[in-house]
Amino acid sequence: MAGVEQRQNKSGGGKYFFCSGGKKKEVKKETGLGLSFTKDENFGEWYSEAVVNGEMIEYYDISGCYILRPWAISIWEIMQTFFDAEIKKMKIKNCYFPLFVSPGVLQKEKDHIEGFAPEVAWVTKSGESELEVPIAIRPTSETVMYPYYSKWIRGHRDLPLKLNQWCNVVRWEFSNPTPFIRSREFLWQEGHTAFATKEEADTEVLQILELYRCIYEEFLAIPVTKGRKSELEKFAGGLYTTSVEAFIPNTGRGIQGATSHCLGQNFAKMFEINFENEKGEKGMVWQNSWAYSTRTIGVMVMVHGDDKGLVLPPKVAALQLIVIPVPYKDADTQGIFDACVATVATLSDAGIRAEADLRDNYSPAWKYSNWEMKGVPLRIEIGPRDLANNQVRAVRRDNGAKTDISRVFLVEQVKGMLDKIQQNLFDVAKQKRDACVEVVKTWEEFVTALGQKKLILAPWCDEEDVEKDVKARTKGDMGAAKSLCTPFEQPELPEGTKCFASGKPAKKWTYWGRSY
Ligand code: 87F
Repeated sequence: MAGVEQRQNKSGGGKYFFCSGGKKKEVKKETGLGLSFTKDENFGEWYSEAVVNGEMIEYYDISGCYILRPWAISIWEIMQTFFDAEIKKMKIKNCYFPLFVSPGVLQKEKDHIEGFAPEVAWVTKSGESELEVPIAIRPTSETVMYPYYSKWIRGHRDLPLKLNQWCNVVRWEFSNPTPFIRSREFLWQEGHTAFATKEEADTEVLQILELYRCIYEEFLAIPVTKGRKSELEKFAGGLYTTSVEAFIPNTGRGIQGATSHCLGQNFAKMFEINFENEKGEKGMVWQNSWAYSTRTIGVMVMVHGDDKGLVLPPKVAALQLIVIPVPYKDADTQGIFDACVATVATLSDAGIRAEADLRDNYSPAWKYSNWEMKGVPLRIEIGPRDLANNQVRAVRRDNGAKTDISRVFLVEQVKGMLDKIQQNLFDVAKQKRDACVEVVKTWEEFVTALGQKKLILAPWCDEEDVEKDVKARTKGDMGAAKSLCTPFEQPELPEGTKCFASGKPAKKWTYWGRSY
C-alpha cells in the first residue's frame, strides 16, 4: 500500500490532492464527490480515499498520525458503550494510569520488551533543556500498572483485582502506516486482571474473547475466528495468547482483531505481585491482559466498503438513516420538507438514528452520493409522488435495493430493513471470507494457495523451528507467511496426517497466511 504513504506526504500541507499513479476514474474535483480509485484495482488508494472522503479521517502532518473525525469516533463510542457495560457486569473497574513511563520500570520488563524497544517513543526535552532522565511514552501499560498491583495486592481478600483503562498508546512504527490499521498513536482499552488461581484467569480469557467476537460479528458484521496463537506469535511476556482473527479478501491478508492473553505468573515474578492465601501460605498471582483498538474500524472499512465509499453496519452507524427531500418544480416543496421532518421525528422517537438533509444548496443527486460515500445504511427519499401516496422510498446502501414503504408502517418496516442490512453485510462478508479459505496438505499446495491470496488451513506439527522455516521460505516483497491462529473449532485430523511444512506427524489444524 505504498500509495497511502504517498497521499499522506502530499496532503501534509493541508490541501487534499488525488495522487498520481494507479488507475483512477475521472475525478469531480470541484464537488469532491465520488472516489477516484476502485477497491479491486487499487486497494491501498481506495482505502485511503474512502476513509478521508467518508469523513472518518483527516491526514496529519506527522507520518502515521491521523485525526479521527466525529464520524469515526461515534463508531468507537458505540462499541465502547457495549464493551464497557459488559466488563462492568464482570466486575471489572475502569481506572486511568499516566501516559509516561520511567526508564527504570520499563527496563524491568526488558526481556519481553527487547523486540519492541525500537518502537518506544521518548520525551527527552522540556522547552530548550534536556531532561535529566528521559521519559518513555506508554506503548502498553504492564510496566506502568504492575508496580502498583504489587503494592495493592497483599492477601487473598485483595483478589481478584480487575482493572481496565480506555486510553491512547504510542508505538513508533516504521512500516507502512495505514489509518486505523497501523498508526503511531491509537485508542484502545487495555484490561489487566490478577487472580488467585489459574482457573479463574483461564475462564476470563475466554469470556473477554467472546466479547471481542461479539464486537466484530454482531456490531461490525465481520466474521472472525477464535483461536490460540503459536509460541512464535504469542505475546512473549505471557503464557498463552488467544485472539480473534479477521481476513481481508482484497489483499489476501489476515488481521489480528483483538487479543486476550493469559500472562501466567511471569509478570508476578518480575514485579513481585504476591499474596497470602487463607492458610497463610505465600503465592503469586495469575494475570491476564486483553485489548482491542481503533483498528476495528479499519477492518470494518476494508471488509464492507465499496466503490462508492464506506458501508456502515447499522449497529455502529452514527446515522442509520438519512431522509432526503426530492422537490420538483411545481411540487409542494413545503409539504415535502414537512414530511421529511415528520419522518425523522417518528423514527427518532422509535430509537432509530435518523436525520434529514434539508440543505438547499445541494441537489438530491449530490446528497445521494455524499451519504453513500459516508456509508449511511438506509436512505429515504420523499418526492411529490410519495407525498401524494403517503409513502416514502427506501434505498439500501448495501445492495441498492429500493422499496416503497407506506408511512403507516414506517417504523416496523425501517427496523426490519436495518436488521436485514446488518445480517446481509455479515453473510456477504462471511461468504467472501469462506471462499478464500483453502485447505492444503502439502508444501506445494501451500505455496500455490499463498500466491492466490488464500487464507490457508493446514495440518501442522506445532514446532517453533518449522514455523520459522515457513517464514524464511516464504520471505519476499509481499512479506512472509506466518501462522495466524489455531482455531478452537478443529476439523477432524485423521490419524497419520503429516505436517504440510515438515512432513512430521501433524498435531493440529492451523490457519496460515500473510498478515497485517
Ligand atoms: C510495543 C512497544 C513496547 C506490543 C509493544 O496485547 C512494548 C510492546 O509489550 C508490547 N507492542 N506489546 C505487547 C502488548 C501486550 C498486551 N498489553 C496489554 C496486549 C493487550 C493489552
